[in-house]
Amino acid sequence: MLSIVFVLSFWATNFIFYTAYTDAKDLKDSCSTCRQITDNFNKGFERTAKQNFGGGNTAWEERKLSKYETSEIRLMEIVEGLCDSSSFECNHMVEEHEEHLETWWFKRKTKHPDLFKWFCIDTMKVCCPKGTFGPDCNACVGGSERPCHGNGACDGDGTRAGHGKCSCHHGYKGEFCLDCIDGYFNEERNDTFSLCKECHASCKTCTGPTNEDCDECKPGWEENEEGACTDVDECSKESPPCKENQYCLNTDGSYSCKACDKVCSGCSGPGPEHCLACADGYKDEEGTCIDINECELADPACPGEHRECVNTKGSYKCYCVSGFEEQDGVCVPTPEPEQEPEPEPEPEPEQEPEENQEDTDSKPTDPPTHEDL
Ligand SMILES: *[C@@H]1O[C@H](CO)[C@@H](O)[C@H](O)[C@H]1NC(C)=O
Ligand SMILES: [Ca+2]
Repeated sequence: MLSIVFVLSFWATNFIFYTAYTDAKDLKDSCSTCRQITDNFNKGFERTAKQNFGGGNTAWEERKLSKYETSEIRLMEIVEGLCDSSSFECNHMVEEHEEHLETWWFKRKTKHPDLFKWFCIDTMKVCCPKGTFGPDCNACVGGSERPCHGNGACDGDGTRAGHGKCSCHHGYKGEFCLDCIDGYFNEERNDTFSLCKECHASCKTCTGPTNEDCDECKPGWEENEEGACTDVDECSKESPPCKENQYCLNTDGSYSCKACDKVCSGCSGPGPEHCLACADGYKDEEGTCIDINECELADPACPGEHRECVNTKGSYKCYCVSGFEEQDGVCVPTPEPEQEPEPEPEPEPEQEPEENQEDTDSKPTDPPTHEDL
């Protein structure tokens, strides 16, 4: 007995909590569920319009068709397609209120042809007419004709929920969405209508579309003698803003620093033609920086016997020729592989032991960088 009381009171508490907590969202959801039902009803009505049309057009079939048009069978066929089987809300609402749909179908359809209005607004009272909101379907801020003066969304619009207040579209602000945000100006404006347009890119605030209409310039722009906002050329300032080995690129309202070509040591622009000086390993030739071939210089870049010089972009490398290896700065003959002690058998002896050996033989020793020489 006690446990039954407990279960009942637990259920009741939860139920009350649940209904209070979900009220506002529930109301909006109920309206969209209802709208979905009536939309699907209208689709089903069209779909079934061509049904039971046997193909012939005998008087008997005509009679049968006109009977079907308003029949309970047709209503049932339409009702079956109102909800996805997965939509709990929808199926629940149809089950609970199917009798209303029947009433409309048999008694109200002619007088109230708009099912959404009759069912969702007037009978179920889960929706409101467009431009109105809340339990009593009051007009939205700005009026139900053009809520928020066409520049925003009215909270709860078309439902029994919400506060009717506006959230303005981008560019607009204020209770009535008639004012423009910073960076926008009123191209047209009266008590009920407002059109906000974006200011020129140079303006923080403005009264018109050009850079002469700025109230205040944006950062990166400055007022000239004519009172227009123009770009600041950061690159021509006395202390240019870029680091070493970068060049400065002025842009409207800003600037950017770009890396110099790697053949340059300092530059005034992109590519090897804009170097101020050439980087190490490069030389100036007809106004551009090209690689120095150290291997062809009169002074040998890789001195010593059995040495081989390989030119690289911006540098070069010294190798010992095949059969020799680097030892204490000189190239000495590589010891014969036969003189090496036999290696212990590896766990995977199939792994090309001969080729590995050969690789080590012909591999050049780590060359000294040219700074070392
Ligand atoms: C406000 O401006 C709009 C658009 O120009 C116009 O249609 C409307 O009649 C005007 N209303 C008033 C009260 O002047
Ligand atoms: Ca600039």
